[in-house]
Amino acid sequence: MIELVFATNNKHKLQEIKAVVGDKFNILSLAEIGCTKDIPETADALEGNASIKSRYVFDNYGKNCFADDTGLEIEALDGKPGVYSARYAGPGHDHQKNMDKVLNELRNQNNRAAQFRTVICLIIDGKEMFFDGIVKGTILTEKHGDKGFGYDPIFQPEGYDVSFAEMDLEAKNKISHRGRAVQKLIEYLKLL
Ligand code: ITT
Repeated sequence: MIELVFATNNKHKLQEIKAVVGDKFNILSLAEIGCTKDIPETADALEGNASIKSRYVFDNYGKNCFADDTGLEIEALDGKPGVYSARYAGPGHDHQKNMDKVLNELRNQNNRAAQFRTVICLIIDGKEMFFDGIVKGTILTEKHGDKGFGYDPIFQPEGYDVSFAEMDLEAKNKISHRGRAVQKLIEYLKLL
């Protein structure tokens, strides 16, 4: 079985990815390898931050690993909050405040098109590989649902009439940015 560390402090992401990969891979959390560091995300693009997180684990623990960085890209806001999604309303990583800020900025806006984009950086034996996934949708005018995490209550994926926060984990994973990026990662790992 392939052992991989998933370099994230977000337990929802860990849960989503473990559900997709099933028992084909042994996914270890940062806690399981004894890493308690909140790795600073200082890059100005998703690729850079995904690389920083996975590189930190590989360099300090010598383990094959991957990390994801995700952004919500809103057309009417020129792609914001994008790479700054986690701290859009300030440094506190407060999901409610981040969503309130987006809803407020779009309050008189008819163009509500948006997409989630995930970039995964995989490091195997020191070599980096990138995989991405996108889901298009719209920003709702208010929060709906209490499943998922982050911006899920205000994002409705294209072709659905519910928000991500009203969908079960499995349904979200089938069409989501992260689900799609992970499928590409799995296809690549099968070739090794
Ligand atoms: P790690 O860096 O430890 O992996 P994080 O929560 O900081 O966890 P990101 O930097 O990738 O993760 O996330 C940027 C922001 O986007 C953050 O506010 C997340 O809550 C949000 N986000 C990421 N994936 C999401 C998803 O699938 N649905 C809704 N919001 C999401």
